[in-house]
Amino acid sequence: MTIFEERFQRIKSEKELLDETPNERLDSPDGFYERYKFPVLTAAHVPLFWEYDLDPSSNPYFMKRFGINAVFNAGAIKLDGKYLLVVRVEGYDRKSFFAVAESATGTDGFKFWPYPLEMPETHEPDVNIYDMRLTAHEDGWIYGLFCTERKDPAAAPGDESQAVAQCGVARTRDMRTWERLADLKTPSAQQRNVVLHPEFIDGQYAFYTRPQDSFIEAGRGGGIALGLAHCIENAQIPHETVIDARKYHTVYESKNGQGPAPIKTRMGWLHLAHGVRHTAAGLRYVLYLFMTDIADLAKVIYKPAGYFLAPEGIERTGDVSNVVFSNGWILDDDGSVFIYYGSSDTRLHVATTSVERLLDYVTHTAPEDFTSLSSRNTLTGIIDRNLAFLNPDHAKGSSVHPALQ
Ligand code: M1P
Repeated sequence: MTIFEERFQRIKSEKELLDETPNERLDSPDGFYERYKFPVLTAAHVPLFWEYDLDPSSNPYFMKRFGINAVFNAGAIKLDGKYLLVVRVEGYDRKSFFAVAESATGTDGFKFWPYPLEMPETHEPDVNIYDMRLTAHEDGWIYGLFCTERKDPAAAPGDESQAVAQCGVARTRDMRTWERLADLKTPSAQQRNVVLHPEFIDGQYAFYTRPQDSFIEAGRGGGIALGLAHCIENAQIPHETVIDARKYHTVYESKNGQGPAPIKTRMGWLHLAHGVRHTAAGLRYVLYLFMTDIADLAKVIYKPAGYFLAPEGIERTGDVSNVVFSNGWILDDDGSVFIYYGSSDTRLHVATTSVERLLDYVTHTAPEDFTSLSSRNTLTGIIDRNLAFLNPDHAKGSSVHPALQ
C-alpha cells in the first residue's frame, strides 16, 4: 500500500466516523439549557476535498494543501426545514471566510456545502471577514452583517497589526447568491458585532452596534447601541444610543456585544450578548441575556445578573482561550431554541432550550445591584424563601434543621 493509500483510507475512515457520530444531550446543573457532548463543528469536519489534493500523482504523501485551523462563531437560520449555519472558517493562513453547513437535527450531522460562500466585495477589498449575524427581515431579504477588517491606513510605519473593523452588509434570498451592499457608516471610528433588527422601526432599519475607539479596546466607546438608518443599500446611522452599557465590576466591564438578532416574545425582545472582562489570565468572554421592551427597543426591561453561559471543560482552551461567543440562534416552530456558540475561537457547539425557559430565566433571575452586599442580600432572600417553604415553622435567623443542611 502506498503512503497515499494508507493515509487516505485512515483519514477518510476517521472523518466518516466523525460525521456519523450522533451527539448526546447532557444534563444541566443550571437548568437554563442543555449542552451537548460533542462540538457540532470543528476543523476536522470540513470535507477532505477542501484540505487535500486527492490525486495520488500530484500528492503522493496525501498532504494537506490548504489547512483549516478553526471552525467557529456561526450565524444561524432555519430554512426549508434545514438548520443552516454560516460558519467562520479560518485557514492556517489566519484568514477567515464563510461556509454554510446544514443539518436535519440542529444538534448533529452538520455537513458543509461543497464550496465556501462567495461573498462579493465593495470597492474597498476586505482583508478578513468574520462573525456573520443573519436576520430574516420583514422586507423579505435575509441579511448577513459581518465584520470586515482592513489594515489601518493611519498605522505608524512598521506597525503591521493595527486594523480597522467595520460592518459589512450583504443580502440573499436563498443563502447561495449574495448581494453585497455598502459597508455601514456610523459615527464611531470602528465597529464590530453589528446586528440588524428584524423589523422596521418608524419605517427605518434598526441596527445594534458596538461603537469602539480602537480595533481591540472599546476605549471610551463600547456598550450595545441602537441606531436607525433610512435605507439599507447605503446604510448610514447618524446617532448611536447605548442601550446596554459596560459597567465596573461586571462580566461585561471591558467589552460587550450583541449576539444574534433578538427573538420576539410575548414579553419583549430577548437578546443574547457576550460580555468581556479582564483577568490576570487575559480576557474572559461569557454570554448573558437581557430583554428589551417590545415597543421601545432602547428600554432594557430585564437583565439577569452575571453570565448565562461561561466556558467549561474543553471550551476553555483554544487559539484564544477562555472565550464563548455566539452570533447565531434558531427559534423553532415548537418554541425550542438552538444556541450556537464558538469556544475559544476554535470550535462550534450547540445548547438547546426553549423560549419559555429563557423567559423564566430573564424574568426570575435577580438583576445586578453591583455590590457584594446586594448579591449577598439576593441570596439571603432565596434562602429565607426556601427555608420557609421547606419548614413553615422555621423562624428567620434560627439554626437550619440538619435535614436541610
Ligand atoms: O477572540 C474573541 C472574540 O473577539 C472578538 O469579539 P469582540 O469584538 O467582542 O472582542 C471577535 O473577533 C470574535 O470573533 C472573537 O471570538
